[in-house]
Amino acid sequence: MKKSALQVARAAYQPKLPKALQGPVKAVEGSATQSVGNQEEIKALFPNTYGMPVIEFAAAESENGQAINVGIILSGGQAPGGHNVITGLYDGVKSLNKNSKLYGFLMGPGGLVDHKYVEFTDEFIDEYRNTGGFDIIGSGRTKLEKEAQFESGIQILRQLDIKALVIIGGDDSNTNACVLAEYYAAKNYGVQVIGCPKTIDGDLKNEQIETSFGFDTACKTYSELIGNIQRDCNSARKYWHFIKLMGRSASHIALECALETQPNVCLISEEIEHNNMSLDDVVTYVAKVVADRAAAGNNFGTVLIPEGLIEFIPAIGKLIKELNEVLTDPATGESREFDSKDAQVAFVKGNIAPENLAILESLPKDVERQLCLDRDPHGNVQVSLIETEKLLSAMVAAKLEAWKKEGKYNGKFAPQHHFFGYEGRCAAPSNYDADYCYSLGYNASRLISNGKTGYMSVIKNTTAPADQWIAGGVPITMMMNMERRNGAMKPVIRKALVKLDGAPFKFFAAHREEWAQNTCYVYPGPIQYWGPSEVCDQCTKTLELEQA
Ligand code: FBP
Repeated sequence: MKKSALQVARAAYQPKLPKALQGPVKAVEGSATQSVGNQEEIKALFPNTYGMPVIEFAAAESENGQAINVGIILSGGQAPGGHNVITGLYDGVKSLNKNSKLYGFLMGPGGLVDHKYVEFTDEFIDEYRNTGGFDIIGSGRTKLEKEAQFESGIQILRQLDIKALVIIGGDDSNTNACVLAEYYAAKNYGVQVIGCPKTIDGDLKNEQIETSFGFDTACKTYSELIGNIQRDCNSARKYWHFIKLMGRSASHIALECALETQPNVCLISEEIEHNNMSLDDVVTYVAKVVADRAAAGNNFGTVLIPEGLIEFIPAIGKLIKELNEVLTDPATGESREFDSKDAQVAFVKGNIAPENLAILESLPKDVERQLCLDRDPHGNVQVSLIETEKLLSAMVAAKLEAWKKEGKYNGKFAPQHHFFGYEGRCAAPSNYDADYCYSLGYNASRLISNGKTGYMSVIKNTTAPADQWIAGGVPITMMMNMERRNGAMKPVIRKALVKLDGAPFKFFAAHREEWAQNTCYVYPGPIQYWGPSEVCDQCTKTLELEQA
C-alpha cells in the first residue's frame, strides 16, 4: 500500500498511556452501583451483571499473565481512533502474554454471527497504527440482540478458544454488549464481554464517561472546513452558507463546532425542543439574523444546523414517534414489510392521527417521504438523508421575500449548502483521540485479565496530560434505564443530549448575539500532530468547559 510522508511519520507515533497502565495493574473496586433509572426492572433483566462496582486500576507488583484469546468487533458508524482501540488492545493482550491472540470479526456484529474473522499479527496491526477509518476489519449495523445470534456467536468463540469479546460501539451497541454479557454469564459460557465508548456524535457520555472517542477529531475536521468556508464567506461577502452537521440526535457536534468557529447562527435542537418552537419559529429566528445583518450591509453569513433538528421540533418529533410505532409490527417487534415504497407511504398515511397527518403533509414532499420510509436497524429515522439545510434555506428565502414585500427587509440572500458528516468520520485521529483510543483498548485488556464482564472501558481526567489519566471500568447496567423503542419498553443506555444548563451551551448562549451581528469568525485550521502542546494536544472546547 503506497503511503504519504505524513502517513509514514504518523505510523511511528507512540500513543501515550495513563501512568497506571504503564506497568502491572490491580483493580481497585468502589462500592455497589445502581442504574440511572428503573432500578428494579434493570436489576431483574440483568441479574448477573447488575450492581457491580466501578473499577479503577492502580499500579501493582505483578499481574495475571496468562495467555488469552480475545475477539473484537467494530459496531455502527465509523469514528476516528477505532484502529487505535484495536492496536491498544493488541499490545495490551500481548504485554500480558506474547502467546495471547486477538481476532477481529468482520463487518460488524454480523461477523460474529456469520463466523467471519481474521487473526491479527504484528505486521497486519502495524499497518493501521494511528490511522483513521474502520477498514482494518470493517463495521456494520447488525443488531446483536437475539438468542440465535448469541448461540451462533458462542460456536465460533469456542472454536477459536476466545474467552473475551470487546465491542466498540455507541449507546445501542453497548446496550447490546451488556445483553450479550448477561446472556453468556447466565449460561455460564465463560466468555466475558467488554464495551468501548465510540461515536462522533458525542452522545455516549455521563458521569463516568467523559467523551466518546472520535468526537474530538470529527469536530476538529468539521471546524477546519467551517473555518475555511467562513474565510471564503468573509472574502466574497455574497453568500449565506447553510451547513448541516452530523450527529443523529444530540447537537453536541454543532455546538462544539460553534464554540470553535463562532458562526452567525447555530441551532441547538435541544433548545428548540425545550422552547417548544415550531418549524416556522426556527425559520423566523434565522431570517431575523439574516435581515439584521443585511440592514448593517452584511449579506453573508454562516448557519450551523444539527442533523437531528427535525426530530426535535416538538410537533415533528411527535409525528416521528407515531410513524415509528406504525412501522413496527406489534406481533414481532420488527419493522413491517411492504411490497413497495408507495405501499409503505400509503399505509403510514392511512394509520396515523389526523393532526400528525396534517403535519406530515405540510412538509416538502421529499422530507415527507423520507420520514415515512427507511429506518436504520435500531429503528432510527435516517436523518443524514434529510436535507434540512436546503429545507431551512428555502423557507428562510420565502420568509425574507414576504418581509421584502412588507418593506421590512431589503437585502440580498444567496444560499449555499453543505453537509459535513462522512468527511470527518474516518479522519486520521488527533493526538487526543489517538492517545484516548489506544488507552481505551489497552485498558480493555486489563478489564479482561481481571475477569470482568458487562463493563465498559473508561479513561477519565482526559483534560490533564495523558500520564495523569485515570483508567478503569464502569458496569454498563449503571448507565441504563427503560425507554420505549419500537412500541415496547427496552433497557437502554441513556443518551446524553446537550444540557441547556451545562457550561458549553451557556458559553455559546452568552456569545451568540455578538457572533450573529458582528463578524467574529474563528478559523481553527487543520489538526496538527506535532508542535507546542497547546496546538496539538488540545481536547474539545466542550470537554474543557465541562471539566473546568
Ligand atoms: P454511530 O452512533 O453508530 O457512531 O453513528 C453515528 C452517525 O455517524 C450519525 O452521526 C449519522 O446520523 C449516522 O451515523 C449515519 O449513518 P450511516 O453511516 O449508516 O449513514
